Formats: sequence, structure tokens, C-alpha cells
Amino acid sequence: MTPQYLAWTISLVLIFVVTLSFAWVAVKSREPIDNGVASNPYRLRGILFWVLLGLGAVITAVTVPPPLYTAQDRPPQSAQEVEVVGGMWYWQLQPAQVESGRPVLFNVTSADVNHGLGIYDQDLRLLTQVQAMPGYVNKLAYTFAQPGTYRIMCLEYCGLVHHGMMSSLEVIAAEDGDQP
Ligand SMILES: [Cu+2]
Repeated sequence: MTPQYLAWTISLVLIFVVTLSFAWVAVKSREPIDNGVASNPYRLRGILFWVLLGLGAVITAVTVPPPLYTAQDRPPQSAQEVEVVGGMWYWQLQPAQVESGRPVLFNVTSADVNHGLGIYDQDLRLLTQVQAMPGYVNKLAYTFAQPGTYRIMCLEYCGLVHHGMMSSLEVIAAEDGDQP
């Protein structure tokens, strides 16, 4: 048998097999489908929906951060309190020194117009903030992890010298024995 003849024979056999399989599919495609899936084609989709919904709920519950804002009616107990008054154009902090590692509760108000109390670290990253509003005392709780000098700046445009409304807060290391 020459190689050409062998190739020709193999090709014929393969063509026959392919033709048969096409014919089989063509005949089969006319039969009604009964494989269990077709009776409820959306079953898998329904299961997938609930699995993803449950997964999303779990991921949300595990990864959602604690609320950023202090509950005004439930301020932290045994916090160091700082009375803050904003005015055009100054900040008044009483006292202006707190300890690190313990919550600080800022009671923030304004003597005139709306201001924004923004507390920044040494690299000028905003750590926390709250509005200073005339006639209201907004409570802001924050715990300083590190001692240092923290910057206070106004976050609400309040007039000509808004940019000059800067102050600072000294955070010192807690003395031994003071820690709960
Ligand atoms: Cu301002």
C-alpha cells in the first residue's frame, strides 16, 4: 500500500465518521429533550443568586468598618473631654493637651458661623472631623494612638481668614498606671 493510498483511505474513513456524527446529531435534534435541566432551565441561576447573596452579606458583615461618627447620645464613658469653640478666626481648645491611648471626647461648637473642626496628624493626613455649629454642641470621639503635635484646621469656608484658622493639640504619652 502506497503512502498516498493509505492517506486516502484514512481520510475516507474520517470523512465517513464525521458524516455519521453530523447525521446522528441531525436526527437526534428532532427528538424532544428530556434531561431534567430543560424542565427548569433557571434552577441553577436561582441557586447561584442565593449563594452570591449570602456570600455578599457575609463579606459585608465581616469587612464593614465601625461607624465613623460618634453616636451623639452615647458618647464614650471615661473619656478625656476637650471643649472646642470655633470662631472667626480662631480655635479655642480647653484643655489643649490630652493623653494618647485613651478616648478623647471633643465637645465642639461655634461662636459665630459654621466652621469645620479637622484634626490632622504630623503628615497632614486628616484623622477625623466634625462641624462646629453655632447653637449646637457636636460630640466627636477619637483615640490618639501616638503622642505628638496634631494640627487643627478649619474645613468649612467661613470668611476672609478661613485659611488662618489653625491651631494644634498636644498629645502626650499616658503615664504608667493611668491605663485601665
Ligand atoms: Cu473656616
